[in-house]
Amino acid sequence: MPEPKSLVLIPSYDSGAKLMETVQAARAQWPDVWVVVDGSTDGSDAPVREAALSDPGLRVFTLPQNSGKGAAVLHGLRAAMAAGFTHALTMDADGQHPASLIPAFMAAAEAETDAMILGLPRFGEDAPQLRVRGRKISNWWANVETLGLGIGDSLFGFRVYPIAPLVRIMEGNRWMRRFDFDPEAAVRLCWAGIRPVNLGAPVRYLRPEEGGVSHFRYGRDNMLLTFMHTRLVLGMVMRLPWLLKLRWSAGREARRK
Ligand SMILES: Nc1nc2c(ncn2[C@@H]2O[C@H](COP(=O)(O)OP(=O)(O)OP(=O)(O)O)[C@@H](O)[C@H]2O)c(=O)[nH]1
Ligand SMILES: [Mg+2]
Repeated sequence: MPEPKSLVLIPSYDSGAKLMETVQAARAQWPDVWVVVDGSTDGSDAPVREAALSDPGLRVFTLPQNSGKGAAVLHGLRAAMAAGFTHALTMDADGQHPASLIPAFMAAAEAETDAMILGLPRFGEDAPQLRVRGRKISNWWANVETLGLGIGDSLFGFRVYPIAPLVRIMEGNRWMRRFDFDPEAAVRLCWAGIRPVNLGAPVRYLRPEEGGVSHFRYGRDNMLLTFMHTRLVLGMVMRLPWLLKLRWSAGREARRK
Protein backbone atom coordinates (compact mmCIF):
# COMPACT_ATOMS: atom_id res chain seq x y z
CA MET A 1 0.00 0.00 0.00
CA PRO A 2 1.25 3.58 -0.75
CA GLU A 3 2.09 6.06 2.05
CA PRO A 4 -1.16 6.65 3.96
CA LYS A 5 -2.89 9.96 3.25
CA SER A 6 -6.17 10.48 5.06
CA LEU A 7 -9.09 12.86 4.99
CA VAL A 8 -12.32 13.37 6.91
CA LEU A 9 -15.45 12.82 4.82
CA ILE A 10 -18.81 14.16 6.01
CA PRO A 11 -22.00 13.20 4.14
CA SER A 12 -24.78 15.62 4.93
CA TYR A 13 -28.48 15.65 4.26
CA ASP A 14 -30.47 18.50 5.81
CA SER A 15 -28.30 18.57 8.94
CA GLY A 16 -29.25 22.05 10.13
CA ALA A 17 -26.84 24.18 12.15
CA LYS A 18 -24.96 21.09 13.35
CA LEU A 19 -23.29 20.73 9.94
CA MET A 20 -21.22 23.90 10.29
CA GLU A 21 -20.36 23.07 13.92
CA THR A 22 -19.28 19.56 12.90
CA VAL A 23 -17.16 20.89 10.04
CA GLN A 24 -15.45 23.43 12.31
CA ALA A 25 -14.79 20.79 14.96
CA ALA A 26 -13.35 18.41 12.35
CA ARG A 27 -11.20 21.12 10.73
CA ALA A 28 -9.74 21.96 14.14
CA GLN A 29 -8.50 18.36 14.29
CA TRP A 30 -7.56 17.55 10.71
CA PRO A 31 -6.12 19.38 7.67
CA ASP A 32 -8.43 17.88 5.02
CA VAL A 33 -12.18 17.84 5.56
CA TRP A 34 -14.58 17.24 2.68
CA VAL A 35 -18.33 17.56 2.84
CA VAL A 36 -20.75 15.91 0.41
CA VAL A 37 -24.05 17.77 0.45
CA ASP A 38 -26.63 15.14 -0.46
CA GLY A 39 -29.39 17.15 -2.13
CA SER A 40 -30.03 19.21 1.02
CA THR A 41 -32.76 21.81 0.85
CA ASP A 42 -32.46 23.31 4.35
CA GLY A 43 -29.70 25.78 3.48
CA SER A 44 -27.32 24.16 6.01
CA ASP A 45 -24.56 24.01 3.38
CA ALA A 46 -24.45 27.80 2.75
CA PRO A 47 -22.10 28.70 5.66
CA VAL A 48 -19.87 25.72 4.83
CA ARG A 49 -19.53 26.86 1.20
CA GLU A 50 -18.72 30.34 2.44
CA ALA A 51 -16.02 28.98 4.79
CA ALA A 52 -14.55 26.82 2.00
CA LEU A 53 -13.85 29.94 -0.08
CA SER A 54 -11.09 30.95 2.33
CA ASP A 55 -10.04 27.50 3.58
CA PRO A 56 -8.15 25.24 1.16
CA GLY A 57 -8.47 22.33 3.62
CA LEU A 58 -12.25 22.37 3.30
CA ARG A 59 -13.99 21.17 0.15
CA VAL A 60 -17.70 20.92 -0.56
CA PHE A 61 -19.28 18.60 -3.13
CA THR A 62 -22.94 18.75 -4.04
CA LEU A 63 -25.28 16.05 -5.26
CA PRO A 64 -28.22 17.71 -7.03
CA GLN A 65 -30.69 15.18 -5.62
CA ASN A 66 -30.89 13.31 -2.34
CA SER A 67 -29.20 9.98 -3.09
CA GLY A 68 -28.60 8.42 0.34
CA LYS A 69 -25.71 8.33 2.79
CA GLY A 70 -23.81 5.55 0.98
CA ALA A 71 -24.13 7.29 -2.39
CA ALA A 72 -22.87 10.53 -0.84
CA VAL A 73 -19.90 8.75 0.74
CA LEU A 74 -19.08 6.98 -2.55
CA HIS A 75 -19.09 10.32 -4.37
CA GLY A 76 -16.55 11.67 -1.88
CA LEU A 77 -14.44 8.49 -1.91
CA ARG A 78 -14.04 8.55 -5.70
CA ALA A 79 -12.90 12.17 -5.64
CA ALA A 80 -10.59 11.47 -2.69
CA MET A 81 -9.01 8.50 -4.46
CA ALA A 82 -8.44 10.62 -7.57
CA ALA A 83 -6.71 13.19 -5.33
CA GLY A 84 -4.35 10.54 -3.91
CA PHE A 85 -5.98 9.88 -0.54
CA THR A 86 -5.74 6.31 0.77
CA HIS A 87 -7.99 6.46 3.86
CA ALA A 88 -11.22 8.25 4.74
CA LEU A 89 -12.65 8.86 8.19
CA THR A 90 -16.40 9.12 7.76
CA MET A 91 -18.36 11.05 10.33
CA ASP A 92 -21.98 12.11 10.55
CA ALA A 93 -22.88 15.74 10.02
CA ASP A 94 -25.35 15.94 12.86
CA GLY A 95 -23.11 16.47 15.88
CA GLN A 96 -23.39 12.90 17.20
CA HIS A 97 -19.77 11.87 16.60
CA PRO A 98 -16.66 12.95 18.58
CA ALA A 99 -14.40 15.11 16.38
CA SER A 100 -11.83 15.10 19.20
CA LEU A 101 -11.10 11.44 18.42
CA ILE A 102 -10.22 12.05 14.76
CA PRO A 103 -6.42 12.08 15.40
CA ALA A 104 -6.57 8.83 17.44
CA PHE A 105 -8.61 7.05 14.77
CA MET A 106 -6.30 8.30 12.00
CA ALA A 107 -3.26 7.15 13.99
CA ALA A 108 -4.78 3.68 14.35
CA ALA A 109 -5.36 3.55 10.58
CA GLU A 110 -1.78 4.62 9.88
CA ALA A 111 -0.49 1.96 12.26
CA GLU A 112 -2.33 -0.73 10.31
CA THR A 113 -2.98 0.54 6.81
CA ASP A 114 -4.83 -2.53 5.56
CA ALA A 115 -7.28 -2.59 8.47
CA MET A 116 -10.52 -0.63 8.97
CA ILE A 117 -10.98 1.28 12.21
CA LEU A 118 -14.53 0.90 13.50
CA GLY A 119 -15.97 3.15 16.16
CA LEU A 120 -17.49 1.22 19.03
CA PRO A 121 -20.26 3.47 20.38
CA ARG A 122 -20.39 4.35 24.05
CA PHE A 123 -23.97 5.41 24.67
CA GLY A 124 -25.00 7.95 27.27
CA GLU A 125 -28.29 8.43 29.08
CA ASP A 126 -29.58 10.36 26.06
CA ALA A 127 -29.59 7.29 23.77
CA PRO A 128 -33.08 5.94 22.96
CA GLN A 129 -33.32 2.38 24.31
CA LEU A 130 -35.16 1.25 21.18
CA ARG A 131 -32.15 2.20 19.03
CA VAL A 132 -29.60 0.73 21.45
CA ARG A 133 -31.44 -2.60 21.62
CA GLY A 134 -32.29 -2.59 17.92
CA ARG A 135 -28.66 -2.39 16.87
CA LYS A 136 -27.83 -5.53 18.84
CA ILE A 137 -29.83 -7.46 16.25
CA SER A 138 -27.85 -5.94 13.39
CA ASN A 139 -24.59 -6.62 15.25
CA TRP A 140 -25.56 -10.23 15.85
CA TRP A 141 -26.26 -10.75 12.14
CA ALA A 142 -23.06 -8.99 11.10
CA ASN A 143 -21.13 -11.42 13.29
CA VAL A 144 -22.90 -14.39 11.75
CA GLU A 145 -22.21 -13.05 8.24
CA THR A 146 -18.49 -12.69 9.00
CA LEU A 147 -18.14 -15.85 11.14
CA GLY A 148 -17.18 -13.65 14.09
CA LEU A 149 -14.25 -11.91 12.39
CA GLY A 150 -14.59 -9.08 14.90
CA ILE A 151 -17.06 -6.34 13.91
CA GLY A 152 -17.78 -4.65 17.26
CA ASP A 153 -20.60 -2.43 15.99
CA SER A 154 -22.15 -2.78 12.55
CA LEU A 155 -23.98 0.57 12.39
CA PHE A 156 -21.76 3.27 13.84
CA GLY A 157 -20.66 5.65 11.10
CA PHE A 158 -17.51 7.03 12.80
CA ARG A 159 -14.88 4.92 11.04
CA VAL A 160 -11.70 4.96 9.00
CA TYR A 161 -11.97 3.01 5.76
CA PRO A 162 -9.21 2.09 3.33
CA ILE A 163 -10.57 3.85 0.24
CA ALA A 164 -9.54 1.61 -2.68
CA PRO A 165 -11.10 -1.66 -1.46
CA LEU A 166 -14.29 0.11 -0.37
CA VAL A 167 -14.74 1.82 -3.74
CA ARG A 168 -14.10 -1.50 -5.50
CA ILE A 169 -16.76 -3.21 -3.37
CA MET A 170 -19.32 -0.42 -3.83
CA GLU A 171 -18.81 -0.24 -7.57
CA GLY A 172 -19.33 -4.00 -7.72
CA ASN A 173 -22.85 -3.90 -6.30
CA ARG A 174 -25.89 -1.67 -6.47
CA TRP A 175 -26.68 -1.71 -2.73
CA MET A 176 -25.00 0.15 0.12
CA ARG A 177 -26.27 3.50 -1.15
CA ARG A 178 -28.58 4.43 1.73
CA PHE A 179 -28.88 3.49 5.42
CA ASP A 180 -27.56 0.02 4.51
CA PHE A 181 -24.11 1.53 3.83
CA ASP A 182 -22.38 1.22 7.22
CA PRO A 183 -23.18 -2.43 8.08
CA GLU A 184 -22.71 -3.72 4.55
CA ALA A 185 -19.39 -1.88 4.18
CA ALA A 186 -18.06 -3.49 7.37
CA VAL A 187 -19.23 -6.98 6.40
CA ARG A 188 -18.02 -6.85 2.79
CA LEU A 189 -14.65 -5.38 3.79
CA CYS A 190 -14.25 -8.27 6.26
CA TRP A 191 -15.04 -10.67 3.43
CA ALA A 192 -12.29 -8.95 1.40
CA GLY A 193 -9.80 -9.70 4.19
CA ILE A 194 -9.74 -6.21 5.74
CA ARG A 195 -9.30 -6.66 9.49
CA PRO A 196 -11.68 -4.73 11.77
CA VAL A 197 -10.08 -2.81 14.65
CA ASN A 198 -12.63 -1.57 17.19
CA LEU A 199 -12.05 1.69 19.07
CA GLY A 200 -14.44 3.12 21.65
CA ALA A 201 -16.10 6.46 20.88
CA PRO A 202 -18.89 8.32 22.69
CA VAL A 203 -22.06 9.00 20.73
CA ARG A 204 -24.56 11.75 21.51
CA TYR A 205 -28.27 11.85 20.86
CA LEU A 206 -29.24 15.51 20.69
CA ARG A 207 -32.75 16.70 21.35
CA PRO A 208 -34.41 18.73 18.56
CA GLU A 209 -34.11 21.88 20.71
CA GLU A 210 -30.33 21.25 20.88
CA GLY A 211 -30.19 21.10 17.07
CA GLY A 212 -30.49 17.33 16.83
CA VAL A 213 -31.77 15.98 13.50
CA SER A 214 -32.24 12.39 12.41
CA HIS A 215 -33.48 11.03 9.12
CA PHE A 216 -33.74 7.51 10.49
CA ARG A 217 -37.23 6.15 9.78
CA TYR A 218 -37.98 3.17 11.96
CA GLY A 219 -40.15 1.16 9.54
CA ARG A 220 -38.44 2.08 6.26
CA ASP A 221 -34.87 1.69 7.52
CA ASN A 222 -35.47 -1.52 9.45
CA MET A 223 -36.96 -3.03 6.26
CA LEU A 224 -33.84 -1.95 4.40
CA LEU A 225 -31.65 -3.55 7.08
CA THR A 226 -33.67 -6.78 7.02
CA PHE A 227 -33.29 -7.04 3.24
CA MET A 228 -29.58 -6.23 3.59
CA HIS A 229 -28.96 -8.96 6.18
CA THR A 230 -30.86 -11.45 4.04
CA ARG A 231 -28.55 -10.86 1.08
CA LEU A 232 -25.48 -10.81 3.33
CA VAL A 233 -26.40 -14.19 4.86
CA LEU A 234 -26.78 -15.59 1.32
CA GLY A 235 -23.43 -14.00 0.40
CA MET A 236 -21.85 -15.60 3.47
CA VAL A 237 -23.14 -19.04 2.51
CA MET A 238 -21.75 -18.64 -1.01
CA ARG A 239 -18.32 -17.68 0.39
CA LEU A 240 -18.26 -20.21 3.21
CA PRO A 241 -15.06 -22.10 2.27
CA TRP A 242 -13.12 -18.84 1.82
CA LEU A 243 -14.56 -17.37 5.04
CA LEU A 244 -13.69 -20.48 7.04
CA LYS A 245 -10.12 -20.17 5.76
CA LEU A 246 -10.07 -16.46 6.67
CA ARG A 247 -11.48 -17.22 10.12
CA TRP A 248 -8.92 -19.93 10.68
CA SER A 249 -5.98 -17.68 9.75
CA ALA A 250 -7.38 -14.80 11.86
CA GLY A 251 -7.60 -17.17 14.84
CA ARG A 252 -4.04 -18.39 14.26
CA GLU A 253 -2.79 -14.80 14.01
CA ALA A 254 -4.58 -13.87 17.29
CA ARG A 255 -3.05 -16.88 19.08
CA ARG A 256 0.42 -15.91 17.88
CA LYS A 257 0.13 -12.33 19.31
N1 LIG B 1 -30.55 9.28 6.69
C1 LIG B 1 -29.88 9.86 5.71
N2 LIG B 1 -28.70 10.39 6.01
C2 LIG B 1 -28.00 10.94 5.04
C3 LIG B 1 -28.50 10.96 3.71
N3 LIG B 1 -27.56 11.53 2.95
C4 LIG B 1 -26.56 11.85 3.77
N4 LIG B 1 -26.83 11.51 5.06
C5 LIG B 1 -25.98 11.73 6.26
O1 LIG B 1 -25.65 10.49 6.87
C6 LIG B 1 -25.46 10.68 8.27
C7 LIG B 1 -26.29 9.71 9.08
O2 LIG B 1 -27.67 10.00 8.99
P1 LIG B 1 -28.66 9.95 10.24
O3 LIG B 1 -30.02 10.16 9.72
O4 LIG B 1 -28.17 10.85 11.31
O5 LIG B 1 -28.54 8.44 10.70
P2 LIG B 1 -28.07 7.85 12.09
O6 LIG B 1 -27.05 8.74 12.73
O7 LIG B 1 -27.68 6.45 11.88
O8 LIG B 1 -29.43 7.88 12.90
P3 LIG B 1 -29.69 8.61 14.28
O9 LIG B 1 -28.91 7.82 15.28
O10 LIG B 1 -31.17 8.54 14.48
O11 LIG B 1 -29.22 10.01 14.13
C8 LIG B 1 -25.77 12.14 8.55
O12 LIG B 1 -24.55 12.87 8.50
C9 LIG B 1 -26.66 12.50 7.38
O13 LIG B 1 -26.65 13.89 7.14
C10 LIG B 1 -29.76 10.43 3.41
O14 LIG B 1 -30.26 10.43 2.29
N5 LIG B 1 -30.42 9.89 4.44
MG1 LIG C 1 -27.42 10.69 13.20
